[in-house]
Amino acid sequence: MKNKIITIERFLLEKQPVYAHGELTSILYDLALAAKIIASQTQRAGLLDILGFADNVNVQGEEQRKLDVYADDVIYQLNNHTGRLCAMVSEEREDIIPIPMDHPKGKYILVYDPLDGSSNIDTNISIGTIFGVYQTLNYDKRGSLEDCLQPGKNLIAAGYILFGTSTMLVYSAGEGVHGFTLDPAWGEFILSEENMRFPDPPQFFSFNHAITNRLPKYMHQYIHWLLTMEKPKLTHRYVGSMVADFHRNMIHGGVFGYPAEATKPDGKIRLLYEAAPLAYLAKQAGGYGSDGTQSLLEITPTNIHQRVPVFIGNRFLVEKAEEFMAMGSS
Ligand code: AFP
Repeated sequence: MKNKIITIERFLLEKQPVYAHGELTSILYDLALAAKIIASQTQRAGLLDILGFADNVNVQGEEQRKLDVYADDVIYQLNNHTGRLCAMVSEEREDIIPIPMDHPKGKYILVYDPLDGSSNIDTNISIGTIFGVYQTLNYDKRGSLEDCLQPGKNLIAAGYILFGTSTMLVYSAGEGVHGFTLDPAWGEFILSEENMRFPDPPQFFSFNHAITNRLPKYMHQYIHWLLTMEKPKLTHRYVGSMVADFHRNMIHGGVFGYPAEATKPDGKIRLLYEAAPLAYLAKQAGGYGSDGTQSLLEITPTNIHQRVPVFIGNRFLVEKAEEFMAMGSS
């Protein structure tokens, strides 16, 4: 074997800050297990007749695919009885998820989007799970709504699992961003990217051009700036799964944007379990996430499913969006 092989277990035990040992480390193990279980289903999606719409519509009014429901359930079942969490929030569930009274409670809150980009499932395009971990504000009580409505700057860990050409778990517990690739033969996540950083110069920008006509003038100006920049010259790439767009841009450099539209003043992306965890990772990787006026990490959600405009990636590309927005609204 050419290189040193480091499993996620060994990495978490040896390389993480002291405060990330113990319970938080165990939560990350549980998410790694969830990743393997969900990956085994996503890889067989076309075979298992698991595709197609489930019978219900989620709280966002979007039709849930069966794999969303499955992924949501796997994460819930693996985490509801461990004594590490005091509440969870999922994109697929309307209210905060309490820990059942017959199980012990812990001090952490897990927020997650079980399958981001799920409208891509039936076309075999990358999808992913996004997660964030907060600490409870009140150790004596079981988790409350207040515990869940924390700004991203309070996150103590965040990450995503990408189901693409391979399955990757990428996370940070406050000391850099690290990526692990699942070896399907061994059933182990192996360290494949240590200390991921947005490279400079960046290569890509990722916007849905189909909504451009509905965007304000300053957004047209910003997109024109991205399109016509000479140094570096950027190429447009857009998957339609934010987690996949984010991952590509963190590897090659770039910016992902989902701005506000006149009819959707808060944009499309959810703050608590999509934008904030990715903004936390971006910061750890030397990048930046903004709603166009301020850091996404500074925004305190007022409801768990709140949406927010998003610009995330290399810092100077995101700050330029803020500049255009400031000029447009002055
Ligand atoms: P789904 O999980 O419903 O597919 O939504 C994913 C998402 O919120 C985000 O991951 C994508 O970047 C964005 O939607 C794509 O939306 P458009 O199709 O409007 O570009």
